[in-house]
Amino acid sequence: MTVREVNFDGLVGPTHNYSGLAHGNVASMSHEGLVANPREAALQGLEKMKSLMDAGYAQGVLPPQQRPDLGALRELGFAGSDAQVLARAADEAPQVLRAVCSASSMWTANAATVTPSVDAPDGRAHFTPANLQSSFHRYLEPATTGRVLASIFADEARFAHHPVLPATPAFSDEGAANHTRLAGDHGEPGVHLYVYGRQAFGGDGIAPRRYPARQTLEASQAVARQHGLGDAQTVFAQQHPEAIDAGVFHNDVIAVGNGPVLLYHEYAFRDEAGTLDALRERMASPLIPVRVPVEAVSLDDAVASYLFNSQLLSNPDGTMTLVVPGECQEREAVWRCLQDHLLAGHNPISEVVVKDVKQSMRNGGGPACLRLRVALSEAERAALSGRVLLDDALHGELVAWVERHYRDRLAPADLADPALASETLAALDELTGLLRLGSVYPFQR
Ligand code: SUG
Repeated sequence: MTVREVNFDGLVGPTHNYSGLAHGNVASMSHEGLVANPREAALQGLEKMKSLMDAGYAQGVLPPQQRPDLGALRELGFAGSDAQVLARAADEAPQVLRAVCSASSMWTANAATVTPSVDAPDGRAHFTPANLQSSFHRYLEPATTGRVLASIFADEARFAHHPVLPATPAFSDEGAANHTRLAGDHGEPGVHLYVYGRQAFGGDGIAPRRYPARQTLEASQAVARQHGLGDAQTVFAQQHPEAIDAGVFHNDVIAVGNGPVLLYHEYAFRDEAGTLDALRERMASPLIPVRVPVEAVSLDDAVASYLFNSQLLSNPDGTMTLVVPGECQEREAVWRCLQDHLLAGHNPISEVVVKDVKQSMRNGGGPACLRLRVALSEAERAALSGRVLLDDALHGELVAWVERHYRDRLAPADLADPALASETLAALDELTGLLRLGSVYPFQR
């Protein structure tokens, strides 16, 4: 059975903008008010997908969400025609309007947590959309995410879908960004590392002080339970509170793992030695930890460069490729670490590929945020519904679709423009046809 990792990247939506909505996410906070270029953002994402596909990696795509979320505005009491709803929201609650326009579903590492079939007791791949309850703009995502995942992974004999966890602080869940599966290779049984920022019930109360911890232990435990994973398959580790306070709002901003390799910063885990020991005890193949000490890369450099928000990809010859954001080239310490410590070190990482995803990076989303990893067997890949696995034809059609529908300039003040809402609906209606997804959006139902 050949199991391969498929990276499902989120297509950047037409309302991509800089509204500074994410507290604790330094890039989002510092770029508030900037004029965004949604067309460039979507094309940068598609270029990353295409180049990884050309290099032989399996690449999928997930659609953006319906924004502005007019349904959310109506639930909040704004009434009248669509144009009136938007005008009233812009006038009375501009922050709410900004939230319902966010294109944040592009960061599909937060869409869901996935357990491959090889690890699940029932032999199916399991999915739980993340509740994203930490922020209002992202709390709007899971309903559509659940429909999209159910329409692609529709074969009930192979795929199982679980309910979103209760959207309350105790079960705060941010999905795969805080989950890493480690295994000798993708087809071997894996060990699941869940990293949480705080414990809701009990615990010793040690948690970040400046910025919120978005993932709770209780949420991670519930997801593992839903997916049928036992103690021998799971490790729950607390994130270092100092890292969260420096702007590391998800574990994937400070660590990335794939196969047997765990690339991590000294400040990734509160109990570094305990976390590694727990992984080693459970893994069938030897763990290959690649540690970056704080003397080599400071927390500030890690956050500014997003070194750890890189994609670590397995190659057929056993080597690995690290896909890093362009910002890593701009920080001397980080670039030096990549060359002298990672590439020259004794580990499988043999290549560094630089990708420009600057439009996404300004909102705190690097290469790894933009993808949801799903390890699938050949039979599971063949059982996917829709047209979501990238090939040259689909890539070409998506580029043309973006060029037809997307603006090249979007400032927060433009979000009240009713034409933006109608342009977006027209684009998304065409997209569901192109991806053969059926009616996944509220306006289509
Ligand atoms: O949740 N930014 C996202 C970035 C998510 C990155 N994902 C991972 N690390 N996996 C967030 O903070 C800003 C959006 C805005 O302002 O419109 C935002 O939501």
